[in-house]
Amino acid sequence: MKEQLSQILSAALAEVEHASSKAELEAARVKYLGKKGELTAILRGMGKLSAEERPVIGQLANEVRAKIEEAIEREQAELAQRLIAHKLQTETIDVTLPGQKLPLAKRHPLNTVLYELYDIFTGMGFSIAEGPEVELDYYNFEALNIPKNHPARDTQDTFYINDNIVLRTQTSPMQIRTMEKQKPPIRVIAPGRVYRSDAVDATHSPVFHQIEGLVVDKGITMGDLKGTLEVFAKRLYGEEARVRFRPHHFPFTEPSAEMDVTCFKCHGAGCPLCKGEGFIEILGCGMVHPKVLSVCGIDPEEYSGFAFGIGLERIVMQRYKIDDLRLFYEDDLRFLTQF
Ligand code: 2U9
Repeated sequence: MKEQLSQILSAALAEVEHASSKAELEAARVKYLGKKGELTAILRGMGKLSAEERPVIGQLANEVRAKIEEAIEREQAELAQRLIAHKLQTETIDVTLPGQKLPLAKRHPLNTVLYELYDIFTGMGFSIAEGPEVELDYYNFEALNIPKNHPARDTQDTFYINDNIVLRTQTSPMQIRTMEKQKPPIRVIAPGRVYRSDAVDATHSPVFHQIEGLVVDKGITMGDLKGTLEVFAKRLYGEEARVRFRPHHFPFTEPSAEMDVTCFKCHGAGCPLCKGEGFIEILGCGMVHPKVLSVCGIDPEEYSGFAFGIGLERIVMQRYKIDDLRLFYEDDLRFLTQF
């Protein structure tokens, strides 16, 4: 039995010393000291020894166990040190290295122009009102004097969630909501995403952006409309820009007009860019229809107002001579990094 104990000790010490991981070390511990370990097996066989041998072998076996446990503890500490040293060696950060340059992002051209429009209108005393894109058809149509049978309501133009809920086709609902909540004077612009059920092509997208404006107060006239929008055009296109108004029709304004600005290229002489017109259309506008004021609880006998609507993509495409609307939404850096 002494010979066996000595062989177990030397075999165990050798295995412990060569263990290169915590798992190998644990395997060695189980192999010799575990319930079914080799040393445990010896200790179980002690019953067969004589009364004289038992204490001697018992003490020897305990010494062997103690030496193996010591060796395992030593090796554990050694492994832990080696692991720390390895981490320190492989995970060092050289703080003197130059930082990794993050590519500087660019502002999207739609936002660049949007913020210019914000500056122009807030500079004229307008506040900015944002609102829900999923709207009640009441705010998107009814309150805007667009009755149930109006063609604009047809499903081919509008995304219907259900009979009473749509994706807004213009940001006008926010103007209605403002008039319901706030008594005149009102000077507000309503920017945001709008939705039309159009097939995607170079000039149509089911999602695009509008900025609408609304002024309601006592004694507001068409002159105020023309003056305000002329100042807007000169601030956006330069002092030399000139505007013209052409009669038009919208259900929510009466009278209505479309406003053109002198062509940025020929300044009014006529060229291919403006198809010889000398002018380029930039927005629609008009005096708020009295029915629209009334439905918001504003007395059209006491108050009047004007409103306008600008298609943001149209303005941006004109400015940067972009000929395909889809480029705004495809996140192609070859396009976006040009701005
Ligand atoms: C209220 C009353 C009247 C908003 C208006 C237009 C004219 C207009 C288009 C421009 C390009 C939409 O994006 S576009 O296709 N809009 O021409 N919008 S007047 O009139 C209002 C708005 C709210 C309460």
